[in-house]
Amino acid sequence: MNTVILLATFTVVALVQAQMPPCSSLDDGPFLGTAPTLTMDVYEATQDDLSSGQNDKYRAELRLHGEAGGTGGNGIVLEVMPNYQFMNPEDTFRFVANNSQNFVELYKPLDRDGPTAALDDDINVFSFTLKCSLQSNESDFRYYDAKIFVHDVNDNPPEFVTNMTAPLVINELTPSGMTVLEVKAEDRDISSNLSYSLSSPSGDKDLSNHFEIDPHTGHLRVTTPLDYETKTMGTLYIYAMDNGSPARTATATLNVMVEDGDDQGPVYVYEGCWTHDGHCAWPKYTTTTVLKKDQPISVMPVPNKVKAAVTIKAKDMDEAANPIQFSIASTIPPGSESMFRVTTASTGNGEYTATITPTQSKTVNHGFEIFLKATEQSEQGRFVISMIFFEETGHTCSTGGASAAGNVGTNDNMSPTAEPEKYTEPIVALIVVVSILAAFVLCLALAFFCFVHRSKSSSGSDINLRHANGNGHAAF
Ligand SMILES: *[C@@H]1O[C@H](CO)[C@@H](O)[C@H](O)[C@H]1NC(C)=O
Ligand SMILES: *[C@@H]1O[C@H](CO)[C@@H](O)[C@H](O)[C@H]1NC(C)=O
Ligand SMILES: *[C@@H]1O[C@H](CO)[C@@H](O)[C@H](O)[C@H]1NC(C)=O
Ligand SMILES: *[C@@H]1O[C@H](CO)[C@@H](O)[C@H](O)[C@H]1NC(C)=O
Ligand SMILES: [Ca+2]
Ligand SMILES: [Ca+2]
Ligand SMILES: [Ca+2]
Ligand SMILES: [Ca+2]
Repeated sequence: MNTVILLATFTVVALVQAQMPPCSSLDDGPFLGTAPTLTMDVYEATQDDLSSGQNDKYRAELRLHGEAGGTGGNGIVLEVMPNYQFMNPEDTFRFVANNSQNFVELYKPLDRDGPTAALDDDINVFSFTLKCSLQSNESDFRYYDAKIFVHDVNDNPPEFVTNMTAPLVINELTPSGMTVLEVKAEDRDISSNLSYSLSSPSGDKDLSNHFEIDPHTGHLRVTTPLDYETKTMGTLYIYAMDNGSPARTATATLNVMVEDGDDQGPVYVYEGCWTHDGHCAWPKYTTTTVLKKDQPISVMPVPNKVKAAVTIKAKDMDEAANPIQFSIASTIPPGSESMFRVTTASTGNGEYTATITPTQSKTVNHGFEIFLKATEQSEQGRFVISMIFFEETGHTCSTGGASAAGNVGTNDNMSPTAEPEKYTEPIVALIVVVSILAAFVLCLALAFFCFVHRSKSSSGSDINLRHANGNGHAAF
């Protein structure tokens, strides 16, 4: 019974199959043009893809009755009519049949994307007229509007359009937020919504922290100001990533050169100075109290590592340096600025020297000071001040800058005799030690005398003692 039903079913199916003539469509396809439409979908493929054996992606069913290339009564002949656009589908596709199914099959590599990112060289669809005729009767044929849609594979990484071979030169004064480069990349694939990002080699992290790139527009911006004095060059890696799956990324190496801007002021320059951040801090010089008219004063640096007189020198710390001009900011006591003439000269290597010349012969007080100002000749007019401390000849060991103000004489006429003699620290220490020793010895001597006086209790002792005091030696 079962066998009978099965047999009957098979017969019915066979009959229906047989009733549908070869070249008729398996589906009631839509009529988009003059003929029924057949649509097929394949993916683009490289030769490697085709050799990989994943045939499903590279062939699509051609849903017609009959057997393409078959020689029996069911055999059909498929022909591409020459009204195709751009490319002959037969250059890359062929018709095959297997188990009473017909296929179009990609048998040669097909690049959907074309050689550029532009859309006009893309191949998204093969449109052509397909003629299907009976193997047994060539006069019995029909036409179809055939479309083979070519789907994209993300087989191209983005490519930078922006030429980043030349270094990007940025002035250190470039304000935050300013766009310094518009990076653009393209992608030949259909999925070309690119996103941009950046990083830098581990050694240049401090550089990349100064930049950001807009992920959508590719605008490279400065986020925090650069500093030429800290870093003059470095490397950024710029990335463009497509939104394919898996995503592909292009990397560009962008060299950045930071250009010097005027953001530094002058510094005094001399060997052995107290430094801060590698530059002379608290610049200070000493000179003698004796001024000779029209004879430039000779200065010693503090600390005096070189053990010699030096030239007062200053320079602008910017590489693009401004000239320096020296002047006397003030004196202590105040009001003596006109006692000196200050001239500035260039050494030619970016340094400037100051020459201070008394306009009259005179001896100033120990502790007299000049505050010498070195000003860069720019709009900003940045300056730095050094101190020139006047001390009496012979006192080579100067007091420190901080205590210098305390030693200043209040006498405005600068009398050389008004100032009491000053002692240097080692001499003061010696005096203190000697005084303590002397006091100790005196106490011992007094105790001894008292002891002798009481034990003898004679009148002669009084005379002796009085006599000794008169000599002035008894104290020792
Ligand atoms: C024909 O189809 C069968 C199964 O449907 C499959 O195993 C075979 O590989 C196919 N032959 C070709 C040449 O594709
Ligand atoms: C071949 O097909 C044509 C068109 O359908 C038909 O007129 C003709 O009779 C057929 N010839 C044979 C031998 O069947
Ligand atoms: C990029 O610029 C450099 C010089 O700036 C030039 O030598 C090179 O040919 C350019 N590359 C391209 C692809 O335009
Ligand atoms: C591109 O991708 C971004 C996210 O990465 C998304 O916000 C945007 O809508 C996308 N644009 C298009 C045209 O797909
Ligand atoms: Ca891509
Ligand atoms: Ca592609
Ligand atoms: Ca600078
Ligand atoms: Ca400067």
